[in-house]
Order: sequence, then C-alpha cells, then structure tokens
Amino acid sequence: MENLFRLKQDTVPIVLIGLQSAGKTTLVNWLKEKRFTRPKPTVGVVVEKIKIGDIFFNVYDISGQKAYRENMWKSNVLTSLGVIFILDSSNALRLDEASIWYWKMVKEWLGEFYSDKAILFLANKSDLKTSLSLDKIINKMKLDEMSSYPNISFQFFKTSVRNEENIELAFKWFISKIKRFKELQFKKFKALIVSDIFGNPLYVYDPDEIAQDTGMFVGYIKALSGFANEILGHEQFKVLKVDENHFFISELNNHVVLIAVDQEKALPEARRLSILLHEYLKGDNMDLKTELNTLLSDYVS
Ligand SMILES: Nc1nc2c(ncn2[C@@H]2O[C@H](COP(=O)(O)OP(=O)(O)OP(=O)(O)O)[C@@H](O)[C@H]2O)c(=O)[nH]1
Ligand SMILES: [Mg+2]
Repeated sequence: MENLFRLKQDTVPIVLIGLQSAGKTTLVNWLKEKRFTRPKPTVGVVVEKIKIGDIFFNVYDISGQKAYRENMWKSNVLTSLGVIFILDSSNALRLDEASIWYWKMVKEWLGEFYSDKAILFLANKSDLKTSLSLDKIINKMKLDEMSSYPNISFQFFKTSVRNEENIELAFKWFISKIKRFKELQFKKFKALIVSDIFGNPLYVYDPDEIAQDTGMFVGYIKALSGFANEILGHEQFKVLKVDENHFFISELNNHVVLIAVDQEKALPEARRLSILLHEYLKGDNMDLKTELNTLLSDYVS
C-alpha cells in the first residue's frame, strides 16, 4: 500500500485513440521531434512524456487494433483529461467502424457522469487525394450531435501530420481546454480518503495537498486500475485487488474515493460507504452531511 501511494504524477494524462493506421503514433512523433515519420503499427500502449506549451503531458498512444479498444481505450479515456480521436480521412471504407467506436466512447464510456473532458477530433491525412471533406465526415459520423453533450468540450479539425496542416491550431485549442480543466478539477476536490471497512481513514489527503500535485489523483486511478480484477454491478464501481487487501475505487462526478477493505464480504459495506461519501463530497445533501459528520468530522473540511 505504501508503495502505491508514492506513485505520483506531475503530468497531465492524455490519450490518443482511433483505428489502425490513422496516424496516432505519427502525431506523437511529430509532437516529440517536429518531423513526419512512418512508424510501425503500435503494439499495446506506449506512454511518452512530452512538454507541449508549458504543460508536461503523459501521452498514451494505444494500438488501434480491436483487441485493445474495449479495455485499453476505455480505461485510458476515463483517466485522461483529454482525448484525441484520430480518423484516417482518406479511408471511407472504415468510416462506419470509426464512427461506432467514437460514439461508444462518448455515449457508453463518458456518459453523463463525466465532465471536464476535452475531445479533439482530427480528420487526418488531409493531404491525400482520397481524403473526405470535413462536411462529409461530420455528416456521416453525426458529429453535430456533440452539441448535446455540454459536459464535453469538443472541437474538430482536418489535419495532415505530413503537411503540418492545422496541427498547431488544433493543439492550441486542446491545451487551452486542458489548462482550464486542470484548474477546475482540483478546485472541485474536497478530499481524498482511503479508509478501512469501518470508515476509519487510513490516509487522508487535503485539497491543498492535492492541488499542489495536480496529476496525483489521476495517477492513483491509473496505478490502481492496473490491478482491476472485477467489475461490480454498477458501472461506476470497480474492485481492485492489491496484495491481500482489496482496494475499492469509485469514480462519480470527478470525485474519487479509495477504500481499503480486508475481506471479500466487506465489499457491500465499502460500496455503501463510498456512495455516502460521494454524496457528501458533492455537498448538496444536508441530511447526509449530518449522518456522516460523526464519521468524518475530523477528516473532511
Ligand atoms: N499521407 C499521410 N500519411 C500519414 C499521415 N499521418 C500518418 N500517416 C502515415 O500513416 C501510417 C500509419 O500511421 P501510424 O501513426 O503508425 O498510425 P497509428 O494510428 O499509430 O496506427 P496503429 O498504431 O496501428 O493503431 C504511417 O505510414 C504514417 O506515416 C498524414 O497526415 N498524411
Ligand atoms: Mg501507432
């Protein structure tokens, strides 16, 4: 447990997804070296720490192969502040498939619970003759429906990494959004509590501490997600196993509560407590506040 909590990150996680050969790795290479490359297909996920503007990013470049989409894409989308979805605009044959996965991300993975996400949509390879117009892509993929997701900041660009068309412009938009989200996200945080099954806090981090290390909480989720071994009934709750303890992590409205429980049968209790804590942290239920006050008065400001 000690070790896990030393896994801090002072970088902002962002993720690149999109079907095979869209140009994800080419874009990452461009960000690093400012030159056009012809990479080999990515196997699994490659993480690069890259400074863009005045922010350090941990860039998660994930393979476009189907086997990685449901789990790797999803878990990285949920734990990143920003998502770059790249489409090969010259490949009309795979537009439907790309569309299916794009909307799966927005509707199923992000859903209504997650706010403060920036999605940068890049219709890449605009330099190729067969490249579809942005209008056609917007139409076919129904991208205008993004306006009904006010919790997601969305912008699209037609780009070419090869010609550097719109790349700077796209990142200018993306970074300005990320900067805002970074500030907001950590302002919202009231506390991060790791408690045992009886609600006795084992670790408590106060908001100031969290604000000082902006990537910390995302880092926790990432570290713990690696150990995920089971999904409980509710989509928002995951059981995570580390050594002989179970760690319970739950994400809702950007509040995060980690609860360590020592036995399997204690999970329902941890879950109940987590829900109460979430309500408390949201700060809009006065009755719950009273109920939890006794339990947490020393720990939550
Ligand atoms: N013409 C053109 N080719 C590009 C552009 N961007 C990337 N490519 C090429 O497209 C090919 C595939 O690019 P990758 O970056 O490997 O694609 P990827 O999305 O990382 O693919 P996977 O790792 O397999 O998921 C490479 O040969 C790139 O050089 C572009 O803007 N224009
Ligand atoms: Mg790649």
